[in-house]
Amino acid sequence: MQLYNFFRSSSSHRLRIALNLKGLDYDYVAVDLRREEHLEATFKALNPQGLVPALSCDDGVLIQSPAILEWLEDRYPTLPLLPADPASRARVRALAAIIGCDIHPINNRRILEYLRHTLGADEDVIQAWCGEWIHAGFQALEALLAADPGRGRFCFGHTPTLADVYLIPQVESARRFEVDLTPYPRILAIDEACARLPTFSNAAPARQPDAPRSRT
Ligand SMILES: N[C@@H](CCC(=O)N[C@@H](CS)C(=O)NCC(=O)O)C(=O)O
Repeated sequence: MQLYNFFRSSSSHRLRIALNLKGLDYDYVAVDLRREEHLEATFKALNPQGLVPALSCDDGVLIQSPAILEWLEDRYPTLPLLPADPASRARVRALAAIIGCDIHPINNRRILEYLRHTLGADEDVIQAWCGEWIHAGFQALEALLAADPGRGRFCFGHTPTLADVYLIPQVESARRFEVDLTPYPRILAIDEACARLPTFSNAAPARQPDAPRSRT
C-alpha cells in the first residue's frame, strides 16, 4: 500500500495511526502541502478533490480518511478499531465525528487560506478562529469522557479505538494553534497514554520522513 500524505496533516496522521494499530506496512509518499503539490495534476489524477490523504492499494486509490478507516476496518477486522456492539460503535463514531466533522474541516488549510487571502484575516484572527472551534469540540468531548464510567486510559473502553485515532492528531493540531489545553485533563491524559504506545508515537508528525529535522 502507498499512503500519499503530509507529515503535519491531521487526516493523514489518523491513517498512519490506524495502519500501525492494524500492523500494516505501507510506503510513505510525501505530498508537500506547503508547495501545493496536492493541487498539481499528478496528485489530482489520484484524488480530484486535491486533499491528502489517499491510499493506493489492491482495491484502487481510496480517498477521504473516514472512508479509508472504514475500509481498513472491513478489510482487516482483526485488531479492531471499533467495539463489537452497535451502541458502543455509535458512541466511538460520535466521539470521532466531533473531530472529523465539526472541528477539523473548518480549520483546514484551504479554509484558513480563504480567511487570510480572500477575507483579509490576520494571524490573530486565524488563531482565534481555530481556537473557537477546537474549544467547542473539546468541551463536548471532555464532558462525554467525564460521563463515561466504563472508560479506561483511552477514549472508550480499555484499548485504543477510532476515537483515539481522531483525537490524537487533533490534539497535535491544537498545540500548533497554541490552544490552551489545561481545561481538558481527560483529553491530555489520553494523549499521554497514547504517546507511550509505539503505534501512536511512530505516527507523530515529527517522526515522518518529510518533517523538518530538528537541529542537534
Ligand atoms: N475529509 C477529508 C479531509 C482531507 C483534508 O482536508 N486534508 C487536508 C490536510 S489535513 C488537506 O489536504 N488540505 C489541503 C488544503 O486545504 O489545501 C479527509 O478526512 O480525508
